[in-house]
Amino acid sequence: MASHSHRRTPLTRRRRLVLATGVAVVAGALAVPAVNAATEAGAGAATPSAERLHDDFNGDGYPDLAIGAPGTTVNTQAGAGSVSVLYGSASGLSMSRRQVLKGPGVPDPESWEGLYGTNLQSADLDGDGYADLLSSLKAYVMDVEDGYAVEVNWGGPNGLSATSTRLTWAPMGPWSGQFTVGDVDGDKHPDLVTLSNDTWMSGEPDGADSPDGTVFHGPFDRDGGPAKKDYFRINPEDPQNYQGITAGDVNGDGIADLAVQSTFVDESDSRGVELLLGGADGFTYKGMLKDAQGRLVGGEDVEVGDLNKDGYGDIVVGHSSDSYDSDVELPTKGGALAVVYGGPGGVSSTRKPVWINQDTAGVPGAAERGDGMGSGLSIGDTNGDGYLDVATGLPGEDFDGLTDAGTVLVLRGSANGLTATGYKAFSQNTSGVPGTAEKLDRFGAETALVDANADKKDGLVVGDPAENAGNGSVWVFSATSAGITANGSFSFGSATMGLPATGAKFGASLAD
Ligand SMILES: [Ca+2]
Ligand SMILES: [Ca+2]
Ligand SMILES: [Ca+2]
Ligand SMILES: [Ca+2]
Repeated sequence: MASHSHRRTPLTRRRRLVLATGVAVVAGALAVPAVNAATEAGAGAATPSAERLHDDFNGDGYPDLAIGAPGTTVNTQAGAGSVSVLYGSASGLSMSRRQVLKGPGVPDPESWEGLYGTNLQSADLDGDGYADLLSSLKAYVMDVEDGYAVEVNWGGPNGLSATSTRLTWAPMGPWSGQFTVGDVDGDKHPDLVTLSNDTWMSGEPDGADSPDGTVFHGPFDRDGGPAKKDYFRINPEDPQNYQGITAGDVNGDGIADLAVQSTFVDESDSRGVELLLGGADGFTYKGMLKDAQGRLVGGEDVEVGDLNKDGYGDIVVGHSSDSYDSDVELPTKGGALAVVYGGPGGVSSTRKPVWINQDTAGVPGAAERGDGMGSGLSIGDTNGDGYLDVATGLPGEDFDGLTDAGTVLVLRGSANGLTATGYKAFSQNTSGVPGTAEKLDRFGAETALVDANADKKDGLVVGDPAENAGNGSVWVFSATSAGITANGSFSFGSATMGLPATGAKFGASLAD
C-alpha cells in the first residue's frame, strides 16, 4: 500500500520548475525563495505548497527512493526492519548509489523495537534543504505497554543519517502508527500530523473529550523536538474510528489539508473519508466525502494531487476491498478508485466525483471480486504533460490461470480529470518486465512514482512484499513522454542490498 508513501502535492511542480531553471544541482539552491505560482505552469497552476522539497535526501537535485523492508532480520532480531535507499542521478536509479539503514532493534532486554521501514514518507522537517525520511515502527517501551513511534533519519550531503531520531511515541490501541507530513499551518515548514495524542501517555482516558490527533509543528530540532505541538479533534459532533491520514492542498491556498479515513464505530465494515482544511489557526472540518449520488466515499488508501491541473488538489480514494456488506450498492466490484475533485471550498461544487473500476469503459480487464484495484496508490506525472497521473495496484488480479499474480495500472490525468485513455498496465508477464508471474505474487501491493533523473517525468516503482513467500521484491520502470515503459526495467530485493531476505517484506513501503 502506498497508503502513506507519497503525497504529490503542488510542491512537485515547484520542485520541477526549480530543476528546470537549472539551479537545483547544488544543495544551496534548495533554499531559494518559493517560486511564484504565476511563473509555474501559467494560469491555473496550483499555488505552490509551502512545503520544501520532499524527496531529495542528499540535496543533489535528483529525487531519491526509499524502500522499506519491515520484516528484515537485524543481527538476530527478526522483524527489526530496514530501509534501502537508491539515490537518483542523470541516469535515474541504479544499484551503484545506495544506502542501507537498519532498525534500532533491541535497545535493552526490557524493550523491543521492530518493523522499522513501515509507513515511509519524506519531508524536510528541520528546514536545512535536505529531505528527511520518516518511518513508523512498533515499540515495546520498558514497563509501559506496546506502542508505535515515528522516527526520522536526517538528510544531508552524504545521504541519510545512519541512526534515526524519535519524533513521538504513543501506546497502540486507537493508534497503529498512522501519520502524515504537510504544511498544515501555512508557515512554510512541514508539520507532522499523527492520529494519536500523547495525552494517552499521561493516563487520561481516551474518552469523548480526548483529541483525535496531534500536530507537531515544524521546523524540528535535531533532537526531534517540534517548534510547538497542539491537538485536534476531527469531528467532535460525531466521532468515528480513524484509520489513516493524508495531507494535500485541496482548496488551492497553499496550505495542506487533511483527508482522514474513518470507520463508523457502530459499523466496522463501513468506510468514509473526513476532510479538514488546514490553516494558521487550526483545522476547519468540512464533512465526509460523498459521491454524485450522495453515498459515502471511503476506502483503504487516499492520495491527493492535482489530476486536472486546475490548481486544486484532487482526492483519490482507493477502495480496494470489495467485501463489505455496507457498500454492496457501490460500483466497487474488484476494487475501485473514487476521485473527488478539489475546489475553492474544499471539494469542487462543479465537477462531480467519479468511481472507476475495471468495468468502467476503457479500463483494461474485467472487475472480479478480490482484484484489489485501489491498492498501493501513488500520484505523479508519468508523461510530463503537467497533469498528475495515478498508479494503482491490482494485486489480486488473476491471468494466465494464475490466482492473485497481480497487475499495476497507470491511469492518466487530463483536463477532464482521471481517464482510462492512454492507460498503461504491467505485470511480471508483460514483455520487458523481469520475472515471471506466479500465483500469489500479488504484484502491485505498493507503488511509487519518482522522477529519479529529474526530467519532469515520474518513473514507476512497484513493491511486491509477498514475492517469494514474503521475502519481497521491487521493480523500477522509467518514463518517457509516452508514459511508463517496461524497456530497461529491473528488479531486485534484499539480497542485492546485502540484507537477509527471509520474511523481509522488501517493498512493503516506498517513499520518494
Ligand atoms: Ca538526490
Ligand atoms: Ca532536513
Ligand atoms: Ca489548503
Ligand atoms: Ca484539481
